[in-house]
Amino acid sequence: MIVIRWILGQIILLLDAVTSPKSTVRELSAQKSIDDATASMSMYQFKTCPFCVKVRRELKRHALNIELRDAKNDIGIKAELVREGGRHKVPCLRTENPDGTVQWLYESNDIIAHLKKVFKLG
Ligand SMILES: N[C@@H](CCC(=O)N[C@@H](CS)C(=O)NCC(=O)O)C(=O)O
Repeated sequence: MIVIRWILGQIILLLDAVTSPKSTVRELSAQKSIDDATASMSMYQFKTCPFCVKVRRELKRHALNIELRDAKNDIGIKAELVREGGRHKVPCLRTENPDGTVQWLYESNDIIAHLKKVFKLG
């Protein structure tokens, strides 16, 4: 089972690599203001999780530079996700608001919809 999972994971990564979307190119100032906003975000994820791949592809497509945190192999990050987010499920988007409160958002489709809304993306 572990071997089959590993093989499927490698296939997912290969397909993702060969069909990787092109990144949006923005003017420097526009990209800088998006980078400033995404600096307060991080995404808890597994490298070969298909739902995480789906979100990562959207991040790349829209040039959203969001820190990725490995919630599978890094036990500290995994514990942080469970303790603060409430569940060991990925992908999960963490956003630190300007007032210091933190928002944890699960579900790949909800994360993509949220990012599109926040950054007014098509
Ligand atoms: N409907 C969810 C599915 C996410 C999901 O099933 N993620 C799996 C990894 S692919 C997970 O977090 N499993 C929990 C675990 O392995 O502990 C989404 O679209 O984000």
